[in-house]
Amino acid sequence: MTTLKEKLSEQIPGLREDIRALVKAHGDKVISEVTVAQAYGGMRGVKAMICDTSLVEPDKGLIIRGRPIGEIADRLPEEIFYLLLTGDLPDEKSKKQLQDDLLSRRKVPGYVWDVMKAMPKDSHPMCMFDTAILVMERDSVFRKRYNEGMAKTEYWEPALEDALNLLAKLPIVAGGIYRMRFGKGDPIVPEKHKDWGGSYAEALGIDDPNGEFANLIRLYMTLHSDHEGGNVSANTCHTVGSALSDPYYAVSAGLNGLAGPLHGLANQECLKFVLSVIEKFGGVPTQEQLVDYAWELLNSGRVIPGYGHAVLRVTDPRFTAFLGFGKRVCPEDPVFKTVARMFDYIPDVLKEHGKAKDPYPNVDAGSGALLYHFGLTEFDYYTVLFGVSRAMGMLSQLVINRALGTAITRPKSVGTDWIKKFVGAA
Ligand code: AMX
Repeated sequence: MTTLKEKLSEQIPGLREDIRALVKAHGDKVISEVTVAQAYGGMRGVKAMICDTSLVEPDKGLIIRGRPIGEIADRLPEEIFYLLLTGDLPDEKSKKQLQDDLLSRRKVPGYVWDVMKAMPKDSHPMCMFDTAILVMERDSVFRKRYNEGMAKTEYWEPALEDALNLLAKLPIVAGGIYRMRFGKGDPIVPEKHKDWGGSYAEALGIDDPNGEFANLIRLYMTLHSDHEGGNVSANTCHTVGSALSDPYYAVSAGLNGLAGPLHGLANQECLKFVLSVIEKFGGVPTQEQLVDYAWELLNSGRVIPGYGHAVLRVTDPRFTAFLGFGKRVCPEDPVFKTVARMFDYIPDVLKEHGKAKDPYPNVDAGSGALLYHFGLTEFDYYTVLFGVSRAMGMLSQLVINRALGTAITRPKSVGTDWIKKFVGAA
């Protein structure tokens, strides 16, 4: 049995040496060029940062430490966290040790609930979630140790402490926020489930007689855990952390980005769309109704939510995993059936339309329908689920960055006048 900390302690000196040698030998090689369009266009495609936890391949989807997500979708989220950090899945004993460690750290300070209660009743759940993380910053071990004075080589240890403390509490915090915000009662301290994802399901308080809701939450947590380093939340978390702001500051900042409609908030839009289709046709639409409606939307200049992706060019394997879950657990649910039927016909419509570079479903096309099936119908909450999961990716990237002594982020900006002069424009 190797604990996370022991395993990282073994790996880190070698990783540091490896990167030091790499930069020394090849530091002047060019890996990317930046066009004017990219500088104005969100730096899309510019290779200018490092992320070793995961990779998104256009033709394969998410790959975590060399393992395609479809092949590890049945793993528990805490196993994925171990994998993100170390590059290996834990053995049974290491998994159990991590689960016990998280259990021992999960007590949420009372002041968090006081702050949550004091917030306006109509606060967005993401705002409550980010605030809860930020108020817990007072307990940051990283900040305390930094103030006491520590060597750069030690940074990763208190960063890992913060990561574990925060990760352990997130399901309880997020579950409590759901209950408080939507009038479901007081926060719940889970008793039945001892694993991280199961605890989250229990903390939400959704009726779960056959355990399938807990299975869905575990799957959801595993599938959303990480998505490279350049997306808004990961990139923001990375930048804030690079100033040696502690993990509470950095993760809260990343999640503030996840709250945007072009990022994590998209999942609620997708479910809203599916429900509107059902309402329009008074039930699951036929093939003809669906295809006609898709053309109507496209011809009026609107997009089909849940389809298309900035990087992917295949059906998102995370969608495939959710589809498999739905087929097994709720094949006759009308919302799920509509999602499945859309998958049968929408890609061909989008291909014929010819604009979207990726005519296939993304992860958000199906997840909401499954949550809805179990009675988690408050759309505004969906991004919090995404955030609890994505915290795993952000925290593992942070710990690795502190271990490798990653530099403070400081790209060079130029003005439009500079660009005009450079390209010789009038
Ligand atoms: N329906 C209709 N048109 C679409 C489309 C869709 N689902 N996806 C892309 N297009 C259009 C774009 O609007 C764009 O049109 P334009 O040239 O008139 O501006 C054209 O196809 C080319 O776009 P693209 O390069 O294929 O996509 P992108 O990288 O610019 O955008 C995304 C990616 C996800 C924003 C886009 O596909 C979209 O709006 N999809 C629908 C909303 C959605 O599902 N969002 C969830 C995203 C999942 C996630 O990343 N969290």
